[in-house]
Amino acid sequence: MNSCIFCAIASGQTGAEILFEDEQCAAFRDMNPQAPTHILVIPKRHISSLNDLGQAPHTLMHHLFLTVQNLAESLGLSRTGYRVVINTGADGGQTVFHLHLHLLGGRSMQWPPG
Ligand code: DGP
Repeated sequence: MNSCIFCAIASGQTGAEILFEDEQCAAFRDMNPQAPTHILVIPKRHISSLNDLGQAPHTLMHHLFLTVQNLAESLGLSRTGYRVVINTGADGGQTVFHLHLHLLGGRSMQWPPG
């Protein structure tokens, strides 16, 4: 999709601090971090939101969550804990309409979220 900022990051057209990538996904630091560690994991193919997951292969979410878990492990978050968030739609607080998983860690999280 031409105007999608996360497609531009995934294709290398727009810069971001890429921490991991493979043929299916990319992980990079959020430009507006909400925690000491705040990473976004995205599929390289454009999927607008969780609402459109039906268009994706059944293995995609497993791959994205495994990538989050591997990053959490390598960044030293597994022992202390972390949060994974998928904002979906307007009420969910989604601002970029390309599916992404937020990995947040390095501080204690509150519940319920605001
Ligand atoms: P959400 O509100 O769940 O759609 O989260 C979108 C996140 O994406 C938000 O925390 C800010 C981040 N973001 C938006 N544009 C860019 C960008 O160009 N680069 C990076 N690294 N992060 C971005």
